[in-house]
Amino acid sequence: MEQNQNNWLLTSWISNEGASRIFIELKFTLRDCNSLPGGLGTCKETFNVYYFESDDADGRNVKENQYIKIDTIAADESFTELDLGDRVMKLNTEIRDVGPLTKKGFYLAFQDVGACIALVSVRVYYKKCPSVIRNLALFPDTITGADSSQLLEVSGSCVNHSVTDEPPKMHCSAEGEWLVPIGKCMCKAGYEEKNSTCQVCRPGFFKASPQSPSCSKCPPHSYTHEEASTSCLCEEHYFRRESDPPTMACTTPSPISIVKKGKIAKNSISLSWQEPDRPNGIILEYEIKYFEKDQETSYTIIKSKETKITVDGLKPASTYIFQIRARTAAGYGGFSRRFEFETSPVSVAASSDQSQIPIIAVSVTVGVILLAVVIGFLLSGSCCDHGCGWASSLRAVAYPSLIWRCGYSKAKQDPEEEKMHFHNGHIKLPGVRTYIDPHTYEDPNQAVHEFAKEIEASCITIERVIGAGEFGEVCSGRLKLPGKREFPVAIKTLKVGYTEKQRRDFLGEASIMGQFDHPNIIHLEGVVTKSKPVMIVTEYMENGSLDTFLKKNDGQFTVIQLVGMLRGIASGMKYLSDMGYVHRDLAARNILINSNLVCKVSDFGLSRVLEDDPEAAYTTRGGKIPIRWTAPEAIAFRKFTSASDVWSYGIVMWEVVSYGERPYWEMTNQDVIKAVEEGYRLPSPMDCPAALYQLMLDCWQKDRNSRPKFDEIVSMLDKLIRNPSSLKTLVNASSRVSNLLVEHSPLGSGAYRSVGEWLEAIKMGRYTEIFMENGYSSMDAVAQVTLDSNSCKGMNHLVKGGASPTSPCFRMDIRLEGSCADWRRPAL
Ligand code: ACK
Repeated sequence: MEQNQNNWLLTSWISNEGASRIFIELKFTLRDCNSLPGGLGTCKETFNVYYFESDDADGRNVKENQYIKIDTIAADESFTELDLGDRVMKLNTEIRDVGPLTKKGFYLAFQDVGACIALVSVRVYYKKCPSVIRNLALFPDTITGADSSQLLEVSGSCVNHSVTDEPPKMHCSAEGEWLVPIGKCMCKAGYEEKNSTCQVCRPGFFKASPQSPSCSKCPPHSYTHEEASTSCLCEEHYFRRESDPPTMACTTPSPISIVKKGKIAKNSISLSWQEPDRPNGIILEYEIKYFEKDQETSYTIIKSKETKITVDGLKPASTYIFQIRARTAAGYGGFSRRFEFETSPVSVAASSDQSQIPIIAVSVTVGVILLAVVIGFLLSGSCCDHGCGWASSLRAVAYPSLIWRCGYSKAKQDPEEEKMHFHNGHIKLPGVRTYIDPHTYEDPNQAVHEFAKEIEASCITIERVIGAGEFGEVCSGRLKLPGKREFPVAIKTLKVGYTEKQRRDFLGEASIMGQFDHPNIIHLEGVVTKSKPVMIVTEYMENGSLDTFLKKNDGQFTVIQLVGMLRGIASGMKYLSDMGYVHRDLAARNILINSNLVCKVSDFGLSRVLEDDPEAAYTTRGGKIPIRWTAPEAIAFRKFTSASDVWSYGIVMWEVVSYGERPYWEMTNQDVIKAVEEGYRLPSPMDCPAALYQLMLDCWQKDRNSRPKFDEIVSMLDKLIRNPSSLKTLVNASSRVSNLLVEHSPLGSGAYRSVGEWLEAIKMGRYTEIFMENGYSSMDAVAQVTLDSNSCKGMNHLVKGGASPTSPCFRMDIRLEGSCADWRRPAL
């Protein structure tokens, strides 16, 4: 109650333990001055807190004024007389921090200048980021910085058996939290990470480098009995090259991949092959296993020290399977895949075997050469310096050829024959270009660069987006190559974020397209692979895809113009089939058309061809097939050939003549498969020349061997174009077959007693009521129905295969439930 109170309470010396910022938590109670009787004048409701820094405990006697004030502390809650009576303690908590501290320790002092106060507890502490293992690095206990916003950068040390190029770092915040880890340690070779430690690889497992994520099982034919192995040893007789990675299996010699056919006779076949490219040692000999096709149980093995052999004692005109393997000190390699070759028939003259083609070709060549020599001799007498370039250059080629050939008595000994080899089962004859499947390249990039020119992105100006492809946008633009005029191009781009497979598939199309050179095949200008986005650049086709173009220009072209389009497509397809390329997705949507109405086949691809076609549907066998365009044998057992392309061509003909109508309209794929399998075919489009419809029906022959070949189709169309009057005979309106003939009706011809029975038989029983309501209550009435041809464009009617387009038939279009119904004619 006295004036001028000044009471001090002092702590003992407190070590700061290296912290430069300390926190002081005070708990206290304080009496409300108003509750004190009388002495308001001297009563205070605050007290002061001070500190004094020193390196040791000798600072107890410092003067008051040497203490540094931390703060004046007031109470949030003060107590009164009443609270005392109730024994209620109103405890206040206040926290203050002090820093930066520079000495080893300090004293705290509390000054009371007249408050009625009870200091219950004083807690002094500092903050630290606790020791932690992060990214295989140990970060120690770290006392936070002096400043409340300071981040301390702390280096971690790699845990046992782990390494790093650069020590990892983390940051300790003033609040004692670890933030922003940078870098990491990796378990060294022979160790893998488990629960933030590096554990040893068990015997049988290895880890070759710190970068490998975990221990791996030894690759095939290798082992390790040690812990912490960094590689596995090859089993006896198995090898790995020094340059091979330790993840690679140990192998015996690798299999032979290419076996070429040499001379074929009626009792013998000559073979040659390439040494395997990874032989694992010197090849001691080759083993040739062969047997007659489908008679695998009785096979013969012969040996050869060379990479060729003539196998004799074979039956004429028989197919044999050959497999070859190599032997080194390491043992035998795997057998090659099976190669199938056929011996000549007994009478070579009567043979149509393809192996005879070179004989004919060489004979013709020799004949031409002889003729050239004779002409050369005749012309050389009167030759002048300027006038005879043709004759003299011809001679220059002809003489050496003649001399070179003199030593050969038989044309079939032409060394050219040695060059004959196989690609995808196609015999590659000299002078005949064959499509090469880019899959046969181990490195798809190599295929692209073999068949496609690399274009610098700076040569391309993209103008606008014209569509969307499976892999990205399709744009139009211009290409300006050095020394050439700028010209318009189409640019397919590969969208960002593509996978390696998407890139491969995308560029696969260029690898295929780049092998073709024909006026009716879309021309590849080149590819951009060295910069992004990856692009395929092709000639620009002003009118876009054929189906859209025809739909937009319904009825606008003369028949000759339509046939001209079809002729172009057939010519492109002939070229492809000659190259041994089967398109598999020939459809009007995959034909492009330019401003001169020249049609070009496009959309080439690998496995993805059908994957990016929205028309392609999955079959029960798991393949994806554009059902409406595909031949039945290709749907049923994936027999894709040029003959199945001919079927699709027939559908394209139908699409063209009907100006982009959808084949089989809205029928489901399942119904299409069933109907075609039962022998039904699309009806003739409106106003279709009979000759064209007949050609379509020919393309849709069930027996694929009976379908015309593309060269026959081209000749046929040429004939029609040369003789336009042949196109005047249309499939006439009354005989335009647009319904199904129920020749195989279970009830027999003319056996229907009622409309209901007929409708049931053709699975349309649900329409009986509608027929009755519309007055078609008897079969006679049904037979009288005539057609309103405009009432229902695109009737769901098919023609029974084999029925000639001129056969008398009946057609009927009726709108049922707002759509065109599938009607079948009773045999009346
Ligand atoms: O019917 P369209 O205009 O023709 O829309 C598609 C779109 O890109 C997606 O494929 C068009 N298109 C594709 N290649 C070419 C090309 N070479 N020239 C012109 N348009 C093309 C196609």
